[in-house]
Amino acid sequence: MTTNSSTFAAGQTSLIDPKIAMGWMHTARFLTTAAQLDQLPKVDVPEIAFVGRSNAGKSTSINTLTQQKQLAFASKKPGRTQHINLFALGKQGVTDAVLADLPGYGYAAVSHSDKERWQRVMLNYLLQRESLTAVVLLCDPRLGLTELDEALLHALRPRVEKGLKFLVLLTKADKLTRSEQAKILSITKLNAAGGEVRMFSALKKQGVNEVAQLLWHWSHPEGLPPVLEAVPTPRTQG
Ligand SMILES: Nc1nc2c(ncn2[C@@H]2O[C@H](COP(=O)(O)OP(=O)(O)O)[C@@H](O)[C@H]2O)c(=O)[nH]1
Ligand SMILES: [Mg+2]
Repeated sequence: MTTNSSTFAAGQTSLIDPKIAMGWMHTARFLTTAAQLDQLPKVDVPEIAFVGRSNAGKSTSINTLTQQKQLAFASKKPGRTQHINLFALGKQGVTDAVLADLPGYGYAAVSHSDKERWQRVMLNYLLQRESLTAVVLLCDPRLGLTELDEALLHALRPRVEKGLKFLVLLTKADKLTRSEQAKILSITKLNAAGGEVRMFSALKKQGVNEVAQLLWHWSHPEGLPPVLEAVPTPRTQG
């Protein structure tokens, strides 16, 4: 009777079926947008933030992971979207996680005061958002982790020590050879102590299932309900 739940309590080793994880990602729908932390609604489910330099491939990755062409707006003018956008995940009416799309940073053609304002908004969000349980840092592997990425990881460290999960997602993998990918992967793993690192290509659909599975597990630490895990043989009655 308790076998399934105790298996999960003991720490499930097998990964969720990628079809289930991808189906879950596909349920993403726009929830709300806000210019700063205190305008965001309180959320009582795990929230996963996507952050990264402008042009790192954040919008494209969100659209690829959710299998929706326009969910996150891939702007031709980087630095234009300065809002935090929230997307709900899970079946309609039973939201079980939220994705937060944060504006890209590091875009040169933004005024100094705008940059400062944005850094403040982002730091406030990353340090104070209660529902935040995981951060996906998108990084163009041809640039590697830049100073701003390092500063962000540094700011997050106290929360990571308290259990915040993080993933460095190396985007646009299709622009690198296999051996270049292997090299940057191992270098980034050294620099992202404590976090996960994955290669990703929206163009070639590389790493998509794996990231969906990881985000699913992060949002469902208890695993699948036993009823879905082990469908009992129906008993004929009478
Ligand atoms: N080759 C390639 N280009 C990509 C990939 N992902 C994004 N891009 C391109 O990188 C640019 C920036 O992407 P975007 O998603 O708008 O970046 P954002 O500013 O981080 O949201 C766009 O021209 C995308 O088409 C990828 O996986 N492969
Ligand atoms: Mg974008």
